Formats: sequence, C-alpha cells, structure tokens
Amino acid sequence: AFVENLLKHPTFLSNEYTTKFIDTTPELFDFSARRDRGTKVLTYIADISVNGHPETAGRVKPHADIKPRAPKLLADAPAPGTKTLLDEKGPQAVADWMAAQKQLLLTDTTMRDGHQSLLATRMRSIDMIRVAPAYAHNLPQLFSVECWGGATFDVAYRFLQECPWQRLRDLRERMPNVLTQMLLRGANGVGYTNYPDNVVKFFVKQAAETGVDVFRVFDSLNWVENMRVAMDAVLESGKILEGTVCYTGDILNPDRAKYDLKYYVSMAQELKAAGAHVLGLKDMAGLLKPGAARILVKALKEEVGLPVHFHTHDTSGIAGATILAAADAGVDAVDAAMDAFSGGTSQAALGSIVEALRHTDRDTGLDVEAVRQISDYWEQVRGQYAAFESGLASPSSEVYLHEMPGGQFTNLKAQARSLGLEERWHEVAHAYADVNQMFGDIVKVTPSSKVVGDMALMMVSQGLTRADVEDPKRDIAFPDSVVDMMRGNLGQPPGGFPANIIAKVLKGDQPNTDRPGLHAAPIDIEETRLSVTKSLDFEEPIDDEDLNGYLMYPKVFTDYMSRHKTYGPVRTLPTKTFFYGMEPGEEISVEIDPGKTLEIRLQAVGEADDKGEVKVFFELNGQPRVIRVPDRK
Ligand code: BTN
Ligand code: 3PY
Ligand code: ZN
Repeated sequence: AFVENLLKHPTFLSNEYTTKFIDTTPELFDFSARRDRGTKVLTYIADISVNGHPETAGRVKPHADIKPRAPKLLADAPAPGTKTLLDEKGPQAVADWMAAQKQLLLTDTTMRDGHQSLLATRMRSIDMIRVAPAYAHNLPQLFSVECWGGATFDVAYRFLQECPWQRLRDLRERMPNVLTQMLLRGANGVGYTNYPDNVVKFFVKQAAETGVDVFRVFDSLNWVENMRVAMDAVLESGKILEGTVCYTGDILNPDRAKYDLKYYVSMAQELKAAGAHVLGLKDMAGLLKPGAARILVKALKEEVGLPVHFHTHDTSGIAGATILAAADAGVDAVDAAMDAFSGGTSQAALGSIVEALRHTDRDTGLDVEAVRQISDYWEQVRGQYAAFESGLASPSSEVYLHEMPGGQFTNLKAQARSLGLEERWHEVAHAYADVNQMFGDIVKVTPSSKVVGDMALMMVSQGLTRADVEDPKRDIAFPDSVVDMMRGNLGQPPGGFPANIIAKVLKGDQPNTDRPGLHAAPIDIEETRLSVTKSLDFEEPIDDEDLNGYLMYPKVFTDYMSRHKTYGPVRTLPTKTFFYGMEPGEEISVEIDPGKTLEIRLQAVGEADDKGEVKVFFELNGQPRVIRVPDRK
C-alpha cells in the first residue's frame, strides 16, 4: 500500500525531488527513482571527469590521495551541553549560565567563518557532517559551533550545488547537545541588500525551526534601528539572541574619536534594551588590540551587564594576545577555529587558547587531545580544497590601515587579480582606506565592506585619487553598489554619510534616511510560492525552506534547482570527485540517501564523437552503465 500511495504522490510522479524530500520520506523511494538519481549523479561525475570543474580549472591541485577520517567517538553518547540547557530552560537561562561560568567558553567557527575566511567559503556539507558526531561526543563543553549563515548560504546553492537547509538539519541532528550558531546580517538576512520586513521574519522563523540556536545579529553600519525586525523575530522564536556590535577604528586613538568607548557602550546598551540575551562583540577585521580589548570588555561587562561573546580575526597575527587580554578582562565567550583552520584571515587557534589558559582561572575545561584529533581531521579536509586557498603567507599589520574584514580580504584580492591589479594590491589597500574616510569612516562588514571594496577597485583601475573623486568639477561614474548605499538602501551610519559625497554620487537626488524596510512593501509569500512552483514546473508547492532560498536569492536558487534536475543529489559525493571527477579504474562509494549506497567504478572515457559527445563507461553496483556528456573542452 505504501508503494501504491507513493506512486501516486505528485512529487514522485513529476520525478523531481530535492534531497530533503527523499531524506524525510525514505520509504517513498523505489527502484526506478533510485536508478534515475543514480544516472543523474553519474552524469555529473562524467561531466566533471571529461570537462573538469569550472572552479578548479588552472588552480593548485590537492596532494596525493586525501581521505579524511573522522576521529573516534570518546563517549557512548553525547553528554548534556549548552543545547540541552536551551531546550530545558530557555535562552535567558543560557545567558545567565554563561555569565556565571568561570571558565572561558569557546565557539568553534571552522564550519562557517573558518572556511569562509580561508577557502572562499567552499567547504562542502559532507566534510562537516562526517565530523559533527565527534564534536557532540568529544567536545560537549563547547559553547557553540558556528556552522551557518554569513556567506555559506548562497555559496552552498551557487557553487556547491547543495541545499543549505539540508546542511543545517544534518548538523543539528548529529550535534544534539551543543548549540548551533549562525551569522545573520540583520535586515540584509544572508544577502547583500535589505529585504522587506516580512521576508526577514520568515527567514528567521525557518532558520530557528530547521536548527539554529544562537543568532548573531549585526548591521553593516551598526544601525540598531535596522536590526530590530530580525532581533524581534529571534526573540519570538525562543532561540538565543546575540545582539552584536561591530568593532572598527581604535578606541585608543584620539584621531578616531567617532568610534570611542562611549560609542560602543551606548550601542551595546541599545541592544540590551532591544532584548539581546548575549552581547556579540564582532571584530570582523581583527582591529581590536590587546590593550583596547582590556578596556572595552571591562566597560561592556560593567556598564551593560550582558554576557559578552567576542569574535575576532588573526589577520595581524595579534588575535591570540587580544583574546587573552579579553579573557583577563572577563569576557564570557570567544570564537576560535580548529587549529588547522586558524590563523591569517581566520580566527585564532582553538587548541592554543585551550593550552594557554590551562591551569589558570579561565581554564576552558576542553579536552585538548580531542581538539587535536578533530583538527587533524580538518587538516585532511583542508588539503582537498587547495584550489581555493588564498595564500596570505604571513601576518599583516597592513590590516590596521585598510580595515578589511577577514571574510572579504581574500575575495577582494581575487577580484583585484581578475582585474589585473594583483601587482598593485597595496594601492588597493590604500584606496580602501581612503574610500572609508571619504564615506565618513563607516563600519565595513558585509555588505558595506563590499561597497567600499567596489569603489577602491574602481579608483585603482581608473587611476583616481580621493581628491579626484571629490572634485565637484570632475564627472565620476560610481559603481552601482555605491549609488545604492548613498541612496540609503543599506541604512545610515552614525552621523549619516557626508553631504559632499551624497551630492556627488546622487547628482542632487535626495537620499532616503529612514530605515529601508519602512518603505519596502511586504512580499506576498504565498503568491511567490505558487509562482516559483509553477516556474519550476513542480506539482507540489515548494516548501518553506526552498521558498526562503528563493526569497533571498531568486536567480541563484532557480539556477540551483535547474542544475539539480540534471545532476541530482551530488552533495554526498566525495569532495575530490565533486571537484575533479574520477580517473579510469577508480572506485568510490556514495551514500546518496540514508542507507542507500552506490558503488561507482569509472571504467573508461571514450573519444569525442562527431556530435561532440563523449561516452563515459561506468559500473554502478556491478552493472555496466554508459553516460554521454558533451565535450566542452
Ligand atoms: C557553477 O560553477 O556554476 C556551479 C557548480 C556546478 C556546475 C556544474 S559542474 C558540471 C557542469 N559543468 C559546468 O560548467 N557547470 C555544471
Ligand atoms: C559575513 O557577513 O559573511 C561576515 O563574515 C561578516 O564578517
Ligand atoms: Zn568573522
């Protein structure tokens, strides 16, 4: 009866599912559907084996045969952790518990900021899912695992051909005792532009339902007004709201008085009044120096009274010192990355912080051997992504000049390279600093950092100085993102943007200085669901997760869905296969659905025929299969 029912299931009949559909209803899975999915996956492997992956062409190749092995589980079951506390007592209890702890609490960022900052966000879900049980069993004392949001959302769809929601669900399931954490760009969601209020609310509700426990909410101009909708949605979800202050400038420098101690304390107080359970201190570029951290953390703890969670980047090489100073000053939790994903534009090394604090009154209580074993796994994983390494070879004090966020640095460098400006990188760095001053000294973090970067690249490539740009007699074609920001579409920085630059960019038009969401009409969510379902040619309406994917990134999402139609569930392919295909004689096992494993052997690759097609010969579970793919080489 089950089989009969499922054969009538409209989604089944349309022969089109997301991985999620199958995962949640494995019983709906019969032989011909499996065969179809097998064929699609073989088509992907054949295509990559013949044509290569567009993203790894011409890049450094991984060494030899890397097969990451997850560490052994050191306990029979995951011990109760912070997530257990959240489920049993709620978000305020977690915050109270944080504040009462003597030990320094740690968040591991490897699965989000670590690879976002070192590998252009390219880490695939399968590499995270394999090690997640080791976190739950071996490191149950972690405060949280940052594993979602920021740039990971769109990169999953856009470049990795996988569903970010499915990633979250899989990680949540395998780490039932530790809090999951995401980075949310306030009204910009996980995108680069302000979304209507109802879209932001819909997104937060879904993220909470699918598995996010801690929401680090920030605004790219530090405008609390623009964070309220997202923050209220988190509060409503019953999850933990980490209202976040972004740190820029230098509180010790009298020339940067715009962002002084008073400024940060007062923003933090606003966030507390808005209902934050935890105060996030987000030093996205790694500018907070040890002496300043001591003063800032002490003031925030004394004058605001929320537990403080500190995030920084090691671009300058000083992050470890700053973290220890913050720990001394009483910070409650800090972010770090597993050793193999630490340093440079990423976070400081988690294992080294554990060791540095051992036998002190802030001893983290983490098992450093367990940390090392997990880091050894990540070391292997990182090797697979050699093509995406950005290669910042050494710490760089230049970060105090340009103030680029760790997550942007390598991206902007790649953009500079593609414009032929790599040799002139230090000019780009100076231009970035000049643009910041020209824009009135603003917080630079996604998306405002992208705007500053666009402008800096444009100035270097056109040989323009700040004086040239500001010269009222000179006509300048500003990048679209600059025009958009000056119109007020990302909100307002403290004190607004300078009048001269607004006048120049908007050519006399008046900017909107209200919160952008105030004037954005709500999206008709159900109407959108119907129209997207129709345009994808699905018979069943798309679910809330997919709809949220569409609302954030309409084109990225629909492109993903159309590739999914051709290639099926490629998310569980080994990373090497995903990026490089297979060699003749090679064999792999792929669990395409829980309990359903494909044994794939690539036998041989033929020559291109007169139609420009190549035959690729496989064995799939011992049966011969031939797949034709276009030769695009
Ligand atoms: C992208 O780079 O557009 C996303 C990655 C997946 C694209 C697949 S890889 C095989 C096939 N060949 C291409 O050039 N694109 C698709
Ligand atoms: C992001 O928004 O992706 C960031 O990492 C900001 O630091
Ligand atoms: Zn960061």
